[in-house]
Amino acid sequence: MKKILLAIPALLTLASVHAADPRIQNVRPIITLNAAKDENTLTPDAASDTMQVENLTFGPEDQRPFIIRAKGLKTTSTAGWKEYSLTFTPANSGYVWLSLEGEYPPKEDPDLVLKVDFDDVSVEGAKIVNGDFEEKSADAGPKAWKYSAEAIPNDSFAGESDSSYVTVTANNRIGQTITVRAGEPVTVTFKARAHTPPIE
Ligand SMILES: [Ca+2]
Repeated sequence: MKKILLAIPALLTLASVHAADPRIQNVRPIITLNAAKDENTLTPDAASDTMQVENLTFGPEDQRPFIIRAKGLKTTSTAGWKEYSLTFTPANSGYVWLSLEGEYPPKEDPDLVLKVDFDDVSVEGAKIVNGDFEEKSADAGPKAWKYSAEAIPNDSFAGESDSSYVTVTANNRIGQTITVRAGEPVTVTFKARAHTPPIE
């Protein structure tokens, strides 16, 4: 009897893997721009019609003016890549850390992992290196970018395009430093989609 009872949770786990949670197929890409190290004030331009662009609304209050968090409208894997853009203006010349991220899971389901694919990141008003992720570094990761954790394999979801892209989550981000000039607006444009393949 004990054996049967133990087998039930295992079966439930299997079932939940196969029946994909619709929330993982409906995700929001996040971009963080961080100039806290140099205390460089970043002013968001709220005019984007694809992203909500604002200074950080959580964390230490004295750092918030130096950090922008931009959250995209939802994207899916079924509709293919969706284009996003946002603009901000730095007060001073210097370095800004640009980070591509996924959403945090909902409070009621902290184990849910929301994976987002990013590709074709381009920047106007500053320089970005390898924004299309096609150039590889010696360890086979994308050149010029730095993961906060392990790289999620590119081939786990081939999708429509055979070109290289990156997959990120809330805790497994990828970023690089861009150089900005005082008072010169910077526009970041990119493509994103949900990483999870559509339900068959
Ligand atoms: Ca690419």
